Order: sequence, then structure tokens, then C-alpha cells
Amino acid sequence: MNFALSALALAVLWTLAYGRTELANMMDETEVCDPKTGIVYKFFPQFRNRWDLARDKCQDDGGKLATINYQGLHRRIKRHINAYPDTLTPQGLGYWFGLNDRIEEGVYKFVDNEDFVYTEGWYSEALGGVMVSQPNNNVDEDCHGQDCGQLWRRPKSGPAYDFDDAYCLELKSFICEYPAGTGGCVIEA
Ligand SMILES: [Ca+2]
Ligand SMILES: [Ca+2]
Repeated sequence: MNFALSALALAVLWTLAYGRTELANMMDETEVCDPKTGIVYKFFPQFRNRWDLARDKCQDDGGKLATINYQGLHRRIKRHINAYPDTLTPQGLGYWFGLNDRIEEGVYKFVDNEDFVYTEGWYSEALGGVMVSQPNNNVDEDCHGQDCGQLWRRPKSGPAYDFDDAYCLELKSFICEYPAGTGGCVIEA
């Protein structure tokens, strides 16, 4: 009995924490509605842009580079990317999103200046027995380091699409977001 109750409690907690709400396709799988918030996300897996040009493209389009600042949304986006061949292979091994520390090294913000709080989203892996965690502001290829956030297509088998700071001049796909209600995306009760 105790075991059954414990299992039930765990199931309820799991559902509350990791509810399997999915992003809903709109025009196709590259344009989706988040039924939790009514916000629309658009993936550009065929485009290759620098981070600042991706940011401008989203703004010109009436949106902004996506803000991903809590676990539920990050999980929904990761599941969506992995569910469709068109979104599974971004250019440059990743999707730019709004996260960046371009103004002050180590102080991460989104494009609308929202503070970054969801630090569990960073990628980490063991390399040669050493744990390498992002953000690492790698300076190997640019002495200014890495200041622009991507959802990284790594590891190669079963990519996690967790957060990495990358060189802003790299050419990558990107994800824009548009205000709640755009294109008829509504919050589900
Ligand atoms: Ca940096
Ligand atoms: Ca990095």
C-alpha cells in the first residue's frame, strides 16, 4: 500500500514537473504554437546566419530571437527538434537563440534584456575523463571569446540541444519567437 501510494505520488510529481505538453505545428513543423503560453516559435533550419543577423531577421519579422528561460519550455523545444527531420539538422550544428553575454562577459541576458535565470540548461560532457561545462567562453579561435547562445547539436548521437556559448560570427540556424496570440496560437485551458 505504501509502495502504491509512493508510486502514485511520484507519478503526480513527475507530471507536474515534466508534463508532456508538446509544441503544436502551425503552418508546418518549423512554425509552432506553445499551448502553455500562446507564444509562437519559428525554426529556421535552412538558414545560416551570424548571431546579430539572425537577431535582426527576427526583429524585421515582428519577433525576436527566442527567449528560453525555464525548463518546461526548453524540454518542449528539444522534443520538437528531435521529432522532425526538418528541424533535426540545423546549419552549423546549432540554433542561435536570444541568450548572450555580449555587453558584460559572464552576465547573460536575452535580446530584450531579460535576465537569464535558467542555468540548468547549459551543456556539459566528459572529455578525456574531464568534465567540460558550458559556458566556457572558449578563446581558441577568437581572443574575444564566445558571447552568443546556441542550442547545440551535441553529442553527435542523440543530440541534447542544451545551451552553449559560441562565437557570434559563426553561421548557424536560429529560432525566432512571436508574441502570444500570433497566427491564432492560443493558451490551452
Ligand atoms: Ca562570453
Ligand atoms: Ca562554449
